Amino acid sequence: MTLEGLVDVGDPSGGESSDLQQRIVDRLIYTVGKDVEHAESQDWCAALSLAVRDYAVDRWHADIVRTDVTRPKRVYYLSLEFLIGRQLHDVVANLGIEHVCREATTALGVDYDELRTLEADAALGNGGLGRLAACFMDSMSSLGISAFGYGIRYEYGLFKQTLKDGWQIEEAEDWLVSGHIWEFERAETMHTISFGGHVETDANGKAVWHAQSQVIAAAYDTPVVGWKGKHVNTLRLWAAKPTELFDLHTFNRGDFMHASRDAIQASTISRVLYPDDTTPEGRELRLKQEYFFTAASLEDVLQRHIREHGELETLPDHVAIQMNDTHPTIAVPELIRRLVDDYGIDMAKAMDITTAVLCYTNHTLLPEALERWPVDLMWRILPRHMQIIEWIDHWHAGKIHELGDPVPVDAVKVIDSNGGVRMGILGFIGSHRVNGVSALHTELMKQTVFHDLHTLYPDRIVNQTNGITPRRWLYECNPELRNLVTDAMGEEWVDDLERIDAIAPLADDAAFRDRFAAAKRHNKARLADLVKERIGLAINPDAMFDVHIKRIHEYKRQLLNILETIALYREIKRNPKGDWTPRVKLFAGKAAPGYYMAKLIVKLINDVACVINKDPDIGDLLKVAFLPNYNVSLAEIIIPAADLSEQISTAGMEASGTGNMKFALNGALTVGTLDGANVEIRDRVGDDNIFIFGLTTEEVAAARRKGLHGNENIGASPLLSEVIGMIEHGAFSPGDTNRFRGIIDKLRYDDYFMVTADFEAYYAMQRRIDLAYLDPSTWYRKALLNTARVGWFSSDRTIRGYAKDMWNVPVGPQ
Ligand code: 26Q
Repeated sequence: MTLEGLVDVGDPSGGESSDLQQRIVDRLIYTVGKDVEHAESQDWCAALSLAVRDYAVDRWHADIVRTDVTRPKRVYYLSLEFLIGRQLHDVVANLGIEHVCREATTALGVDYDELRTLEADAALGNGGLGRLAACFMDSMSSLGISAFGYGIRYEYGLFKQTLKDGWQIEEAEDWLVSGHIWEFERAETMHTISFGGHVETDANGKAVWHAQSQVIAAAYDTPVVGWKGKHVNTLRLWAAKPTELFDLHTFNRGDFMHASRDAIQASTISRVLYPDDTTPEGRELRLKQEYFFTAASLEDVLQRHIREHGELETLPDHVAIQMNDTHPTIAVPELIRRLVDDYGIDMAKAMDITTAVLCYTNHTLLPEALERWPVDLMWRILPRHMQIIEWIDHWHAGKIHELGDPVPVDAVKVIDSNGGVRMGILGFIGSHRVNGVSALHTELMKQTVFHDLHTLYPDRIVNQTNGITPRRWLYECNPELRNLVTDAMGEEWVDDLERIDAIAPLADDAAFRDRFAAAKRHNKARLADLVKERIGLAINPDAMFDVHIKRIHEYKRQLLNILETIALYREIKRNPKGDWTPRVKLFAGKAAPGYYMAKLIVKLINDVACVINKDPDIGDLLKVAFLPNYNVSLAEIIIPAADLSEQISTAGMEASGTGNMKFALNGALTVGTLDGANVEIRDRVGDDNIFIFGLTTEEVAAARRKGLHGNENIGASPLLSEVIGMIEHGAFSPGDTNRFRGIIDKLRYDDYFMVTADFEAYYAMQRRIDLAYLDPSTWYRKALLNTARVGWFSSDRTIRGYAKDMWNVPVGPQ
């Protein structure tokens, strides 16, 4: 029997819409439990999703059956975040059944595009790191790499952002309340995870961990459908459940609240996704989350490996585990613990196996984001792991000594002299490869945080520049441009994005450029409607759409953008009849709830918007919009409509950025600093097709060494002085001159992020951009060349790099 014969997988893309129509009605009646007459849009959305899901499941099972036999080397991607967004349209597009779905829904009298917006956006991530994990899952399926994503099934995703008087308000994001159709509960897959207690040594000298409490990790699987539905991998998310639902004894005594206490405590572990600031109270829970999902995932990996290969010495031949940032790096001592304590392998051998299996991706050099856990907390929650970490430090010190002490041992200790456990160092020592996410970031890793470790292990750090999936970030989100590109060159670009450079010669074809511009215009009109609907602001689709969307952070410099906006406003007021290029400044992004400065920046943007948008002197020349609750679905509408992409982080601080790639692929021009992947984008699109300004990484470092001279920079710029004066005098906070004191004081006396230093260069560059936009043929030529030349930034290319240089797995079905 051939493998294909094991499971019948029909081709839905060639199928009849009447077949799908029947399936939808069946699902509506028998699964949703509604009849056609009484079904509401939500019911139709559920029925359609269930019908589509069936096609995905057939392919999923085919892959599971196939790999059960072929037992390929498997990749496990451990990530605390998977920012997958909505699933329906992604699955539909990957299966190639969009036209069938449209026909079937139309025949049933419902609108496909309305139905797909009813799905909740799975916001299981903060930003770039989480979305990268989702793009990687898509690429691994599309490339036929057998992979599992492992994470947490948060009951509440990243908070919902609303605005009240321009201030950010956070609300619980209860994405699961109306059920998540795409997941399957695996009641048979439950692992027990231990916490706390103490370690004893038994008569044979073996460590025995007597835990204080235990929690169940329950598996929920979601299929990840690759391009053309050829391969489907699994995203397995763990939910925390109590080992016992409640204590009957206590209950019977009448103490009902206490009877459920332990159960509630256990399930808090998967309750909520942490934003990237942590309060002290949250810390312990965050550590528990990290250990919880890492231990459950490793248990799964070990069980599967033993089932397929019998013994553990061969683990590195069959398993590659990628740790997404430091969050799962507790995997290092956990894997050693399992190998030593449960399988009797000796420590040194266990260390070898562990490093041969693990890889670690670093996403940030910001000291506050490099995890460091207090030693006493670690001893309390994970005593056996602390013993192992002490062993690692000791073993490593010995190794360094053998090498003739090329670096100071203290500099590379996991446990530092201030009582902290440095997870970055742990991840580095426990991995055979550590990657940076852009070329610049990788170089900076070598020079800064991992300088000494790089000296010890010069081959360990590798660069894998981030990428984005062309399926979601062009094919699905921008049908106008997708069709234009496909008409011109066929569909090969969708799974081989570098081929999209075939359209580059068309940049000189006026008719094609016009069609490109028309696609952009269409997307801008769609966004204008959404802006009107969401915040009641009318914007002109013929104005330049200048877009800054990402998490709100000082290093990402939304502040620089809004200061430039105020300056432009000032100049237009001075000369309202001037030949200004009409602009819409669009902002969206969430501030971490405890990050006061970021929240104040949100307020400033909104207050500035209030004043500018209703100033009759300005009219359509300048509008400012802050769209609340930025998420994947909003990005999918904003990005195709952008003319200008703001990537203006302080040089040296943005590890890569991935929004920059999405915008460029969708034909927006970048205004940016030489930071993260902007550098590589410039190398590919060419200097003439990107607007680079500002201090370089080296210049930022030198300026910081010389001291921060915000006040002097302000004094040297009459325009910036005026802008600061306006804010200080309450131009945007009538009657409240103190509101933005925190921002102004930082700019004057502690301008770490170089906003004042880069202001003039940024302002000047924006005026050059105004002029460029006035000439549509040149502008769209540049825009089109951006689309044509950024094919290298496909996450398929990134994953091929990981597969070859880090995981040692072949690409293509095995
Ligand atoms: C850490 C400790 C405690 C609680 C939360 C965290 C935490 C959570 C999220 C730390 C960091 C993050 C997220 C980081 C992130 O998204 N980094 C981005 O990763 C992208 C993908 O590599 C890059 O493109 C961005 O440059 C980088 O900022």
